[in-house]
Amino acid sequence: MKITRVLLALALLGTAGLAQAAGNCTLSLKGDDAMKFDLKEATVSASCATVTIELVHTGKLPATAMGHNVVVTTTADLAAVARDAIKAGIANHYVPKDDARVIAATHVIGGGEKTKITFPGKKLAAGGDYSFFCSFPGHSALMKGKLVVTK
Ligand SMILES: [Cu+2]
Repeated sequence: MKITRVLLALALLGTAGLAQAAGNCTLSLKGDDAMKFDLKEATVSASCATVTIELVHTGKLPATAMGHNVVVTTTADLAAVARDAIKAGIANHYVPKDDARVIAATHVIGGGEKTKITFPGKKLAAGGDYSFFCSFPGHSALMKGKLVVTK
């Protein structure tokens, strides 16, 4: 009886493993005090029920001086959203409110902090031209990368 249960558990784990292998469902980034992300490009799958964005700030400076977030938009919308983000201000985590161009956005964090959000993979289209960036004023010129979206 016990063995059956273990086998069943293993079978379930195996299935979960296969589902994960269908595509990457996590965008994991590190930001630092040098105003840089650790990645210039990342890949997620549009078929993920939920895509997770994880951000770790590996620096020491506070959010007021060197805050970082992760915003996902189409590459075409990046510059305009980054501009409007400055007007939105820190109270809104430098993200324009109720803005359809913003596909996903984390909170702004400071050194030593981390944050995480999820959004439905279906908000992305496979093969689309997407970017991730930090919308803290002045950061998007350096802190940006290409988000490749697979099926
Ligand atoms: Cu930043």
